[in-house]
Amino acid sequence: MDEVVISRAITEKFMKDFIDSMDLDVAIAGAGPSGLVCAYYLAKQGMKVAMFERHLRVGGGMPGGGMMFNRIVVQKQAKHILDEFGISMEHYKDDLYVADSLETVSTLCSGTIKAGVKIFNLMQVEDVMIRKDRITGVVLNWSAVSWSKLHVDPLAARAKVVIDATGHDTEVCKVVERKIGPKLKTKTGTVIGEKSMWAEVGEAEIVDNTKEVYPGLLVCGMAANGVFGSPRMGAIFGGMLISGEKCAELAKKIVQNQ
Ligand code: 48F
Repeated sequence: MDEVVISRAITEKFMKDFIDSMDLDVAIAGAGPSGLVCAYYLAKQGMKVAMFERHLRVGGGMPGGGMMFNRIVVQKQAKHILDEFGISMEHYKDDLYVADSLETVSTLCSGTIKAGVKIFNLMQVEDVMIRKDRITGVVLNWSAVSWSKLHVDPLAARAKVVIDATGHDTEVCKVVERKIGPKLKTKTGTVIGEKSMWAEVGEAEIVDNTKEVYPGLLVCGMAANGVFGSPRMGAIFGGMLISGEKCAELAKKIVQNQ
């Protein structure tokens, strides 16, 4: 066993996948639950997808459940998505089911990678590329660069569609707004910002908010409610999952029409 062979195996395989991911159908910023579901459905339909996740681990806000009680609630309308992945859940009451947040995240992640998605963790989207009033890719850097406040220039990946699945922070949309002014397809042209917790309304509005917010840029999950000014909803995840599923459909149509 040669340590250098092990080192070469890791770096060669990683670099091959990273170079291959510089030309994509869809680039997704953020590997929380909505982004993972979106990536999975896109890859299942033959799209070339990569996800860039700032943190060491994927799953965003899901592993922590509600206030660190690591269970999540999912409505019946989203049960087919958990079933698709083979995630266990227990019926609780009315149309509500409870699942283990760790099983859910790990199974979503595994299913997404097995479907063909490349996930790059510890890498963040710090900017976008814009050509002729259209988002054409993402600008990437190691998360450690910003954490350590270093000045290191980024690299870029081209994509036919970019998806902001960065959750409450709506980071990609904020960058676009900062760079080109109030031109998003919201009432104000800007990121409106999420409202206080109201599960029923937040869950109802998230699917409608899942759409193209600027040519070539879609929003999904909590980022959709953040951009369009809808409420947050706490540890109920049906809307996140359905938003990911819908975003995949929309992104696929845009890719196919290019
Ligand atoms: O926040 P997050 O889980 O977003 P989501 O998929 O799900 C929201 C729920 O977890 C929860 C909720 C339930 O009702 O409201 O909050 O919409 O995952 C977002 C991921 O994006 C990463 C971040 O680390 C997290 O894992 N992220 C944020 N900004 C960037 C990023 C960035 N600029 N580049 C890469 N990753």
